[in-house]
Amino acid sequence: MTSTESDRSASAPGSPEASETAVDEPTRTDTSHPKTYAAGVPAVAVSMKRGFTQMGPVRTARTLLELNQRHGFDCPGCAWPEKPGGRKPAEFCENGAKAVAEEATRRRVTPDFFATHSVAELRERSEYWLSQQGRITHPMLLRDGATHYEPIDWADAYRLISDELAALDSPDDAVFYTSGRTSNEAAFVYQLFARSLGTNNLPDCSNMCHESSGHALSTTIGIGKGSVSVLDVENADLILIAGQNPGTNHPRMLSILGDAKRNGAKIVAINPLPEAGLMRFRDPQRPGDILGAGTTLADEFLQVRLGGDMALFRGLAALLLRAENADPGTVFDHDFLETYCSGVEDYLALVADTDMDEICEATGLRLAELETLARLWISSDKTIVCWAMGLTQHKHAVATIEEVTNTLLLSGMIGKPGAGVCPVRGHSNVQGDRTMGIWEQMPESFLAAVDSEFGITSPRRVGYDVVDALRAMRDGKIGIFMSMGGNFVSATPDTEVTKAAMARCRLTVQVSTKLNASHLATGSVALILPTLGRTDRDIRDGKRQLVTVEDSMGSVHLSRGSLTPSSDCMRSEVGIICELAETVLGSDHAVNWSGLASDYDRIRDHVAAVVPGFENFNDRVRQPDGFLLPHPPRDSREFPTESGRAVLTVNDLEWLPTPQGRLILQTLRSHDQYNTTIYGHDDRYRGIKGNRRIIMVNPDDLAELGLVDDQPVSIVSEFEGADGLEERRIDDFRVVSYPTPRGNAAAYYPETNPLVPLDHVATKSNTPVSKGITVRLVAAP
Ligand SMILES: Nc1nc2c(c(=O)[nH]1)N[C@H]1C(S)=C(S)[C@@H](COP(=O)(O)OP(=O)(O)OC[C@H]3O[C@@H](n4cnc5c(=O)[nH]c(N)nc54)[C@H](O)[C@@H]3O)O[C@H]1N2
Ligand SMILES: Nc1nc2c(c(=O)[nH]1)N[C@H]1C(S)=C(S)[C@@H](COP(=O)(O)OP(=O)(O)OC[C@H]3O[C@@H](n4cnc5c(=O)[nH]c(N)nc54)[C@H](O)[C@@H]3O)O[C@H]1N2
Ligand SMILES: [Mo]
Repeated sequence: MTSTESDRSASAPGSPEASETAVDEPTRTDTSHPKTYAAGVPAVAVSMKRGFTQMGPVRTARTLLELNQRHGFDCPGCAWPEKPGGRKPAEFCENGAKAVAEEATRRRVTPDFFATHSVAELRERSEYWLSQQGRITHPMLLRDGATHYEPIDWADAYRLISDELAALDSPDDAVFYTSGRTSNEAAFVYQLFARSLGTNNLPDCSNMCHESSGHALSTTIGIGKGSVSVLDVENADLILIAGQNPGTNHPRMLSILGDAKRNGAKIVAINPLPEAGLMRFRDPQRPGDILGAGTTLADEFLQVRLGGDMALFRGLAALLLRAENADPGTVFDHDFLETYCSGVEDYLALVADTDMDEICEATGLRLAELETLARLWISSDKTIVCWAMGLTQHKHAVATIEEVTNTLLLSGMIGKPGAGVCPVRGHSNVQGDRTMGIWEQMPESFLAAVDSEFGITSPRRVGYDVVDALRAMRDGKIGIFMSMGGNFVSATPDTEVTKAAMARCRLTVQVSTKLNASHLATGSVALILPTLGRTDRDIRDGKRQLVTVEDSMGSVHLSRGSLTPSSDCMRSEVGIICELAETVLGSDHAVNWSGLASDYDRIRDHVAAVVPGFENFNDRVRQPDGFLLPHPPRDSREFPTESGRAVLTVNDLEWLPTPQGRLILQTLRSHDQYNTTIYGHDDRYRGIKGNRRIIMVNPDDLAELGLVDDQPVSIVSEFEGADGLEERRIDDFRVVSYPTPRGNAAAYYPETNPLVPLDHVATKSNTPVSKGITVRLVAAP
């Protein structure tokens, strides 16, 4: 028996015979002290254990050996890049291994499962329980008024969608959402399908994620992507990590930070929480490290208040200006500013007005701490700022990221080795999906190129992003909602509003690997279309198909799955989209859909003709490390803004004071989840176990609010909407005393999404404000 056969043979809970996987739902909170180090032996042990439980030993060995290898598949865990040339065997991290185990699981959700459990019954189950049931094996239909999903043929499913699309008044009454695991090839044909129908309604998870980064960077440097490579990070003098928890969400980044440290870099963590991964790191790739104390990563920890980062960077700029005035020519890069930038004088005039007392109040930091940062900044020739959701999910997120860029520009830190901006993306191909045209407002140059390549006429009306799509759905304007992966209902804000919005659709369609809440909050009619994931072998027309992805630093490479799919009934994302498109648009449509589905090289040839930077795509992506997309500021200090110069921007200072008797809440990830997919109930590095319905509060705030550790509470959010004060409430939470700044609290996403108002969005980027929610705690009776 070959290993591919044997991995199917074991009978386990959740195997085809079983119609449910037994799952423990712990509820007792157990808190110990937050850990001060990340990774090391426990991390390796946890990955192996998860692998065995979900996949069995053979699949575990197979998948972990092929993870992120040149001949293997791209890790579905995160978008952090591989180091070019030097992939070590078994270069994976605990959470990447968990993401793989969850996808490659032998557990199955079969038609039997759906016959046993009604939709009403499944709605009562937690996201954790749903996640743990396994891979969906068959296309399923929920008829209007039915209590259970039933199996449906692929051809019938496509005809049903086609009939519903034909019944719409306008193609703009349909919405096509994308989550960031979708391959470049699937993303490209998906947007082509939507645009062939006549709509730009292409919201994606990026709208809730790095949209603010894309917006700010496009304005300031002319391209919405990061400007550094892994080698730059390794060779930097100073690395600031703001609003990011890499120990949990990008663990492979820690190895590179460890290398940078050994090369002499200083690392500054800017975070309200003392995250373990930023404090100390034991590298599982270095045997000595695992057993020893590991590397202390952060030289400085700036415990900033939530939403205080704009003030922090403004304060830093003010201290830099002071130092420059005291000793002209020693701090700012005048040549760079004169040659490449605009807006310098206006920005410096604003900075000169900075009130350092306000900066200290806004950040919660002492002046001495900011002065230390300024000293490190001045003595560094190569500075990188990394950031993630702690910066992007605030009302003033775009202004904050513009402020970060301003500070880097003052010192000429863009477009030279070892320096630059580094927004660290989330989903493994979220950046590639955008490059492929998944955006409600792709520029004219892209639309015109699509039109001339295929002979179609793409619509020019700007489509809906996530929040606008939800508003349109809520208002009954949308007939069909289709989702390419993801879990729209749990990931979006205002859960109750979202569920009601879904219910107003005539048809909801989910192309999914695993069961989630979006399969249970449906339109009148609903379809689940089961798809292959990264780890699965994808064979079409007898040919093994490859897909490609783009990492967080603009490098494009191949991914090829090798596992036997969980059922013969699953289809690839590309296959599903092309078969659906041919049913809807006909076999005489301008796009040869069946041709694209039978050979993904043909899709790549079209991409090469449409998207700049993808010339000779098929050849170049087959080189060992793939290829790097052009980035004019990084490559040649060319700034493709309107003026051709990098722009220093002027924004009024914004920060988040805590109102009397209230707390500012951030919603974040535990160590044991992938977004809305919950792996378990332990947040190991934060020392919180057995319960996710908790809220972390500073002990002094607890005392002031008259609460004690572990007390049951309800959380009520307050938001000044157009019609006055709005409140939202969630119950059955417990307080956990935790070292977060005074006035700031933290709790897990997605349990807290019902608290985030749909209209509470970031200025300009329309991203839901998931890290700055005003709440009050109500003691449970
Ligand atoms: N294992 C695992 N990996 C993942 C994911 C996952 O769920 N699990 N999700 C993926 C996705 S889609 C994404 S976008 C990324 C997310 O990666 P992160 O952005 O690291 O995710 P969050 O858990 O939201 O963590 C936000 C961090 O910012 C800090 N923070 C919050 N507010 C502020 C603030 O106002 N200022 C500052 N300076 N810091 C703040 C929080 O304390 C926390 O450390 O990870 C990706 N990788
Ligand atoms: N309150 C709050 N809300 C947030 C955030 C927050 O920090 N706080 N973070 C936001 C962010 S950064 C993001 S990116 C979004 C995430 O939003 P989404 O991307 O929509 O959510 P996920 O939980 O990643 O989606 C998980 C589902 O994707 C499906 N899936 C997994 N792999 C594949 C695949 O290969 N193909 C297909 N077709 N389906 C697959 C599975 O069925 C699984 O149930 O959530 C956002 N929401
Ligand atoms: Mo994300």
